[in-house]
Amino acid sequence: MKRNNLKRITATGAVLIALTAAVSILSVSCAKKTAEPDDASAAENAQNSNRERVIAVFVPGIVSGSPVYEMLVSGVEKAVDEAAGAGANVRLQVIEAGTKQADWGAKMTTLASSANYALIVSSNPALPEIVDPISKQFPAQKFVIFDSYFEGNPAVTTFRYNQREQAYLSGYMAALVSTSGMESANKDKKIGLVAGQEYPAMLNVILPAFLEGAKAVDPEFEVDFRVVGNWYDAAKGAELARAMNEAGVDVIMPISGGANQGVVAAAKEKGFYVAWFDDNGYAKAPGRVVSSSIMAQERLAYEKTRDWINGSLAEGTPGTVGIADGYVDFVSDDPLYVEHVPAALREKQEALLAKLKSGELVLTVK
Ligand code: RBF
Repeated sequence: MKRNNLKRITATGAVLIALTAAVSILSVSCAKKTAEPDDASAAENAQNSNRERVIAVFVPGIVSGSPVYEMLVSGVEKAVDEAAGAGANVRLQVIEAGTKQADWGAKMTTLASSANYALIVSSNPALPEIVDPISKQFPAQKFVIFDSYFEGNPAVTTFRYNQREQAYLSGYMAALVSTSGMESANKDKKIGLVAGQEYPAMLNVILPAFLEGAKAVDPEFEVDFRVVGNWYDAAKGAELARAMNEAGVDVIMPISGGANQGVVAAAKEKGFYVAWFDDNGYAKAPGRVVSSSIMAQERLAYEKTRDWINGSLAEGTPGTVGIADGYVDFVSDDPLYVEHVPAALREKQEALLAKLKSGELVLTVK
């Protein structure tokens, strides 16, 4: 992703930009008062049809180190760049709201109340509950929120991934590795999950499906589940992972944003394996990362932003995407995976993937 091209501002910066824009819109409409009425309305129409549309990406956290947010930003950026390249008057602003969740509502309210953003795009399962009341205050503001599910607000469009499929694939491979003869695998039937915090999608979908996938390899498997308490503390992530490894865990799935790098560092230091989640993570620690169970958030964010710009997005309804339509998958063709994971394990994983793709195995989310 083109990280250097990101136009990032803080929420405070956004206020300044919003106010400046409001002032310039005001001065344009004052100037028009001097023209003849017909000319004025023609000018106004021309102005409206070619009015710049600013798309805001509201990041509830920090982009760097969080696969979901990195993919979100690059997908929206691609759609905006492409549309702008084809002559559309659109522009992107990325707003990092930071890790203080108590501030997200106020920051979002600032954006919505500015009326400066034609669309606010975000990603987070907790966000619709925050956005819904704000949307009632500012009903003209449109929102598209990925990695979430919400019904009943025409201004809020959500998309979620089938994370039961995604986490099942991860648990299956983790258990295959844990029961293999691989160098750092031990005899304990224990795998681990390090989460940033506890939330419904984690407790009701991801954690149970990770265990469900592992139990499909051997019903004796258990998951050691630990919580960092935030989405940035890499030292805490490493500390938890070391303790888990000492307690017999040989494969850990980190879902803790910036704290993931602590888990990966501990894996290199202590010699256990990592099951990466959300995007392709094999290169994070070649030979240590043995699994990448992914959601195609970059592609989905690109497609839905493009559709919105073109006026073809079906708004106000929630969508669920998964393996059948290619938005959840397992990365099996990465040379690092092929090099470090024995063929017998890869073949079993491939067979599971085929069963999910064909519909022989159906894992629905409620
Ligand atoms: N995932 C991240 O990678 N980074 C984050 O900063 C982050 N913050 C989150 C905050 C909240 C309140 C919730 C509910 C989830 C958060 N997630 C974060 C998890 C993310 O939405 C998703 O569940 C996981 O990436 C697994 O796909």
